[in-house]
Amino acid sequence: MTAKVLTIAGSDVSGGAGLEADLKMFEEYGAFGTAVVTCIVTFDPNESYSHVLEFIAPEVVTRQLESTLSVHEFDAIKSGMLGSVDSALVLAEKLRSNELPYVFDPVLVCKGAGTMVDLKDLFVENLVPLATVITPNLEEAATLAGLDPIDSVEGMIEAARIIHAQGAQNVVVKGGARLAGDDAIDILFDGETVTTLHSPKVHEKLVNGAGCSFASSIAAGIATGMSIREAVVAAKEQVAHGIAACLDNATGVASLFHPAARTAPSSEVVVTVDEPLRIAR
Ligand code: PXL
Repeated sequence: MTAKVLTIAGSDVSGGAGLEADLKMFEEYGAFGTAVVTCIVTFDPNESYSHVLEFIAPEVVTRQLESTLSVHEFDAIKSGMLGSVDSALVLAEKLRSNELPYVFDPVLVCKGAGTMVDLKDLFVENLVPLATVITPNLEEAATLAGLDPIDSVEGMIEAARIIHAQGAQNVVVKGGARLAGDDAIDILFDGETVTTLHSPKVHEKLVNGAGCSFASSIAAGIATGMSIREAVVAAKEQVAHGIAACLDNATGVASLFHPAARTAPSSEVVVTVDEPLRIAR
């Protein structure tokens, strides 16, 4: 049976991130995807391509969610930029009555569009406890965990432990290329062990869509029968190739190229997965 995956996310008209990324990643796994749109990100060419956010009215988000949930039986749900408090609350209510695997990308920060830190408490109270997998980047992990800025793998592990204690079953902290050193590093904490994933930084460009694509790949992996660990490793591969093959555009932030692992794999991309490390309680 073909797996079905739903994303609840913003639209990124530049095509690298948001629901555009999610739907493209779902297809890479042979899954059927559909999307509920929560907000629309556009650019102002007269203001150095700064982002403009437009929110979809909460009742329209609700109607989209109810419509799609009434016509499909999904194998997994992923959420990205929710934008508004109302969208987040509607999603939480639907998830509580569904018990589907849920990959929560807690978008509080978007390159260029500023922060939405005011959603932090709402996330911790309502969505973190529902997450099968949560995928914060460094800033989001520090914000959710209430820590100072994170600049080390130890800091990533500390944040993951706190977010796990808030109720998420598995925590993936996306260090990406932001830590010092030659590798892009992400970790998976399942409540008992930490697995560290590395891949070499292949270039210096800023790339839009890596975070979204990581989370949507995990959701598609779970929906198509992978274990959480397998899904996270596969997602790291997809994203690393997508970054290596990124496409330049006029905003100055390149767009991740989603099918690259299949159509344009790079010999520079080598993902290594460390032995899981047991963490004392
Ligand atoms: O990468 C965060 C993100 C999420 N969702 C949408 C975005 C972005 C960043 O550009 O546009 C829709």
